[in-house]
Amino acid sequence: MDERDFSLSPEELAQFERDGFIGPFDLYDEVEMEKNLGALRPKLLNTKKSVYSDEKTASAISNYDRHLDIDALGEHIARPEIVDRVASILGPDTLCWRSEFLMKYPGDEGTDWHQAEDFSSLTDSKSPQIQWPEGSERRGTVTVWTAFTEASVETGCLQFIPGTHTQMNYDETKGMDYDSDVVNALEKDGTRRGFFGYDYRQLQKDPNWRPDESRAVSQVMRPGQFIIFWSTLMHASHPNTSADKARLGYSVRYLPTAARVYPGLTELKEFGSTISLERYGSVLTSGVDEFRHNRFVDTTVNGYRFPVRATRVSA
Ligand SMILES: O=C(O)CCC(=O)C(=O)O
Ligand SMILES: [Fe+2]
Repeated sequence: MDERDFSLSPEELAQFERDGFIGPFDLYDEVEMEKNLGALRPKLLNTKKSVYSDEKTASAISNYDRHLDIDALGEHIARPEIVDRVASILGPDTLCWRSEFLMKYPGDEGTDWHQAEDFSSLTDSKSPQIQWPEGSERRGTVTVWTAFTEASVETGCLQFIPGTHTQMNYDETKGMDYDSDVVNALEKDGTRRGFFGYDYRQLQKDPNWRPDESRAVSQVMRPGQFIIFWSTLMHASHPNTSADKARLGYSVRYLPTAARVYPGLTELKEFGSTISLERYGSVLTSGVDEFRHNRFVDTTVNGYRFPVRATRVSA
C-alpha cells in the first residue's frame, strides 16, 4: 500500500467547500491510462461475473458497479490518490456505493445540467438511494470523475457552475419519464443536451428557471486525471462534436459509513430496466464501519479483496 498521504490541504478543503469541486488531479499517466483502457475493454464486455448479470435488458444501468467484478476497477476506486482526498472531505470512514461509465461517442449530445441529492429521481420507486444521518447538514455524494480518454470542450468534458452545490434547483421526487427515443434528440438553449433518455428539466422546481450558463466553467482533463465534486453541484457536459474521438468518463461515488445506502430497497428500476440488489454491496474504502447498517460486499464473491485504506486502527 502507498504510504504517501494525499489528503487535501486546509486551503484545498476551503476551496472545495466554497466551489463544490476541486481538481483535476493526476492519477495515471497517459501511456498507463491507454494501456489500462485497452485491458479494460474486453472485460467490460464480459458481464458473467457482474453483480447485475440477471438483468433482462442491456441499458445504461448495466454500466453500474463494475468495480465489483473487475479487479482493475476495484483497485481504481480504492486508490490512495482518490481515497485520501475523499476522506479528508467526508471523514476517515468512507465507502464507495456506486460507480458508472459515462460514454459520449462522436456526435452524442451533452449531459443535461443537473444536481443529485438523494438519487431518487431516476428510480421508479422514488425512494432515496442514499440517506445522510438525521441532523446532518450534508447532502448528496462526493463524486470522483476520472477521464479515461481525453476530455476537451470538443469531446464533451464536464462543466460546473461553481458554488451552486448548497441550493437544489431540482426536486428529485417529481419524477421523470424515460424515453430511449429522446437520446440525442433534444436541444436546450441552443445546445444538444439530454440525460440518457430522461429530460432533467422535468425536475425543475421552477419550470421557468434557466441555469446561469454564463458562470459555467469547462473542466478540460487529459486521460488519467480525475476531478472531485459534490453531486449537488450544478454539472453538465458539452456535446461530443469531434469527428472520431469517444469520451469515456468513470464516475465513482463515495459517502461516509454513517450514511445509509439503498435504505429499504431490494431492486433498482432505471433507464427502462430493473436490477436486483441481491448481490450488491458497498465497498469500505477507508477506515472502519462502526454502524453496521450498510451491506458491504463479501470480498470472497468474486475472489477479489479490495485494498482498504486504513486511516486508523479498528477499535
Ligand atoms: O459524464 C457526464 O457527462 C456526466 C457525469 C455526471 O453527471 C456524474 O458523474 O454525476
Ligand atoms: Fe451527475
